[in-house]
Amino acid sequence: MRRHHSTTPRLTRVLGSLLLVAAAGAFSVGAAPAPRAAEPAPLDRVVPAPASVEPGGAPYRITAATRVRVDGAAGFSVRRVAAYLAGILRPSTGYRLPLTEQGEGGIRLRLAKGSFGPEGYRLNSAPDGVTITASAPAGLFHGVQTLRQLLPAAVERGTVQPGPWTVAGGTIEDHPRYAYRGAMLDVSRHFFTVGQVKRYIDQLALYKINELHLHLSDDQGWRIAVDSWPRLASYGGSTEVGGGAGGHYTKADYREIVRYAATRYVELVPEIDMPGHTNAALASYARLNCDGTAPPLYTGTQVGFSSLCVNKPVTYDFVDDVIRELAALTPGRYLHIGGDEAHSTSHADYVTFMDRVQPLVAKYGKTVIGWHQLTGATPAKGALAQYWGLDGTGAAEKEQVAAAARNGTGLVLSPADRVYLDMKYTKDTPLGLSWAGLVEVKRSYDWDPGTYLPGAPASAVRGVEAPLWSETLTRSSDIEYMAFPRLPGVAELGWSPAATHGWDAYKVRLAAQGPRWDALGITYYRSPQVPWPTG
Ligand code: NGO
Repeated sequence: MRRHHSTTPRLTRVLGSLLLVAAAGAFSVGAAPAPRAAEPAPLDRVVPAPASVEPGGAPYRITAATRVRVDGAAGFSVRRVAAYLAGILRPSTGYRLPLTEQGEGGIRLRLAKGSFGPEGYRLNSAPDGVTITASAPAGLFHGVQTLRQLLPAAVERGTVQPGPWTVAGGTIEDHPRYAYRGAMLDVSRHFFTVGQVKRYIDQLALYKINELHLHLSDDQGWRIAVDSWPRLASYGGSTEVGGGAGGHYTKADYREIVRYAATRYVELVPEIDMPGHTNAALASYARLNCDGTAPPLYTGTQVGFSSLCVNKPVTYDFVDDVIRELAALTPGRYLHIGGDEAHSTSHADYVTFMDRVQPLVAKYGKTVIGWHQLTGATPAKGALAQYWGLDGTGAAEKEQVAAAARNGTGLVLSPADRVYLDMKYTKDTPLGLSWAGLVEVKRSYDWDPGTYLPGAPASAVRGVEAPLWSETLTRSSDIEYMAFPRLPGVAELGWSPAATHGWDAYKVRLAAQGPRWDALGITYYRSPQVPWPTG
């Protein structure tokens, strides 16, 4: 890769930026903070690493005259991405950045036929403009995320900053390695509001994550309104770990999360965990219990003690109703049925249950995802299994999953001692758990999804997902502290070609994200493994 160094005299740049600051009207020249270094960020300082980077030519500079251009024929989605980009740039640059169909140059977003795939894009930067080209709006959106990272970190601030707003010259061609690049949020152990979920979605979008798996039910709380079984949410959702008030999403709330996620090109994957992890449901309806007696609500953190009653017909009426209502709220392709840690269900009952429940998911037009224990039953055709074992998980269990993969079951990889974001970084991490081990930043990044599971064909791997379980988490800053800086590494494993992989280069790109998180108000763990910029 060639690297371009600008020849623009530094003095001209500095004077220029002062003039721009004055033009923006927010600072008097004397009081303006020192302009940032005039050298733009190198074109390859992006997370996840783009598929190909060809630096070259002079940089582009956003000025008070810059416009955001779309083609006259551009549809609603392209205009929405353009408006989203302008909405990011306006507060910090102080420029108007009008959307226009006219003229030349500026920042142009265009759809074109090409071999970009559904999510890929090309970003070209030269003195007369930056053009992002894709064959679908999702690609433009991902290109916009790349453009953000090529601008100074201060672009992410909510108030006018001095700039200059320079983008290195050259061309990036980019598309994802895997179609499934997920994050999971456990809203059951502690409930998180619609606003908190949206905030996380915005953070996922920064790193081109395109699936948000919401763990909507567990022993401690049922978090989604089901009209045909209203006590699930009203009673089963009324508490959480530690005995707090809990909460649930109304259907309108949930639709709002789905709608918002779609504007960030994130697909929602709702999970109802069954047949274990069901105490909240069993507490809400006595008739779901084999002995007809409802247990009390549960606010501890044990697992494996609850089970739906596999041999009662009402169980399948219940599951049918829940899946029907949830599928109706879900434009996405997948419905996650859990299936982990069914320690209170016999193996025979587990198989019976999964044989009856998977067809219900298909009946309502969705594809099954289950935790990898599903491979101990018979995964439905087209189902995905989510592997959450450890490097040290026994060969027999790994082989069960690999055999299913050879037989057509797709895999989403979430090895717990790599990408469980709720694992502590070190023994001193104030939040999180450590049952799978301590997971520092390098460990979470340094593995290859393509070869991770012995005996599983690489073609079975659909992608990766970083789960965040919330036994110890109550606030957005808690979510962020555990997710950052590990989440971007998982995103890179999902997006970037294996050939770009390497900790030594990655840690430098990751370090450059720190000032962005500062600018965005994202809390993060300042891992000593990462060479954060000082000052
Ligand atoms: C396990 C368990 C969850 C816990 C989590 C904590 C899976 C799939 N089941 O992961 O109930 O919350 O660990 O790390």
